[in-house]
Amino acid sequence: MKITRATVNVTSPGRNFVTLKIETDEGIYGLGDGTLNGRELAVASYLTDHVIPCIIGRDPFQTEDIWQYLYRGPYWRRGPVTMSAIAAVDVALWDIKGKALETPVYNLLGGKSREGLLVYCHANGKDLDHALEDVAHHIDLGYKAIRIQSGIPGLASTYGVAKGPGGYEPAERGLPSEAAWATEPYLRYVPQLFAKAREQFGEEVHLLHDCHHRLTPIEAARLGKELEPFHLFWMEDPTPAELQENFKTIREHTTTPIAVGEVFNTIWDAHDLIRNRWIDYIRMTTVHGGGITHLKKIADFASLYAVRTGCHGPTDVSPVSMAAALHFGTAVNNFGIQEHMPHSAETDAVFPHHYTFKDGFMYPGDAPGLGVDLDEKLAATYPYQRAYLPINRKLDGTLTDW
Ligand code: GCO
Ligand code: MG
Repeated sequence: MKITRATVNVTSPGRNFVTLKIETDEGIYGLGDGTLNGRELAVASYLTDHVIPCIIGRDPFQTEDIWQYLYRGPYWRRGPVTMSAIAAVDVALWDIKGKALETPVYNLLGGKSREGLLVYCHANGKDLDHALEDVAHHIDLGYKAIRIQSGIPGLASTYGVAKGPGGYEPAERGLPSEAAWATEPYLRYVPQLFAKAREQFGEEVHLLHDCHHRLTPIEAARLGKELEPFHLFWMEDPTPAELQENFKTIREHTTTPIAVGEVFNTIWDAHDLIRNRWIDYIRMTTVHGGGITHLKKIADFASLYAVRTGCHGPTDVSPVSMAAALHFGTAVNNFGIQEHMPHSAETDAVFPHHYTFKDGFMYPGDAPGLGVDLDEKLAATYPYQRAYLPINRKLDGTLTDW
């Protein structure tokens, strides 16, 4: 089999998605997601201008060699744009392989290690009471694991909290909006939120929280310590992770489990975190983690250190990535949990798929390949619209992590 053609589709059914379609001389095609929120066209150009010409004529079954060719070949390594482009190719090739062999991708990765994947959803509200109302709503929908984010008294907006009715969508059309941030009120409020959540919903439901890189290591240590009585499933992105050893400080102070990695793009962002056991969950997903080929190696490395997976799954990665994560999570032994932020009806219509949600678990389906498609006609009705993530400033105007 040979790759004969590859095209990049950029569509915006509510938000922007970059999809690579690789076609072969046997009529089989595969899809890969290359969406990088707020920097979509950079990946599209990387694919169209630099990658696609190099893969035409290659054997799509050679996922390992093609990955190495795209990673080592250009000399310049790593980075979110490069790795999202490599991931788009890699995932599309696994899709082709599955379709050609007439089997779901999880069978090519080791087969089923479990039937369904425990997922967590997002509950949020403008304050503690509204956030808890949303938790109750998600328990009614069947979720067994719930991430809770709440507005903080005195702050006009905060990460993870929807501005109006409807879910929280990280990306806004137009130029980046600005939010104001203060750590102290946040640190005082969050333990109260989880105390109330445990009081109201008991111990059975798994509770999670995302700090979204906003704390210093010692502030994160304090929060982790104060959250210990409420037995969180995890505290996510407590501090930025460019310096991996910052997590040592947090780890030495608290038994609250730690998750990190949604912005990582290779194992070299996480190898110290994993081998020192400074974290419990690694959050990379296929699109930003170099595809199925690289993510499988990361999971196998992590399994040596009892670190489990917790793939990123926001609405800014496409249903192609959600399908890839579900096949991957079905197969690896050290699966931990999968994030589930349901896509809009418009997005689901552009990407018809076989995966399903039921009673707190997701299932990849048993269609050959990834079991997800792209309706190109419908996609063409949603042209790209420039959008950015917000930026964050402290109350005195200092730019800080969003
Ligand atoms: C999460 C994330 C997202 C990110 C978004 C940025 O845990 O799901 O933190 O909400 O903010 O993916 O593009
Ligand atoms: Mg996050």
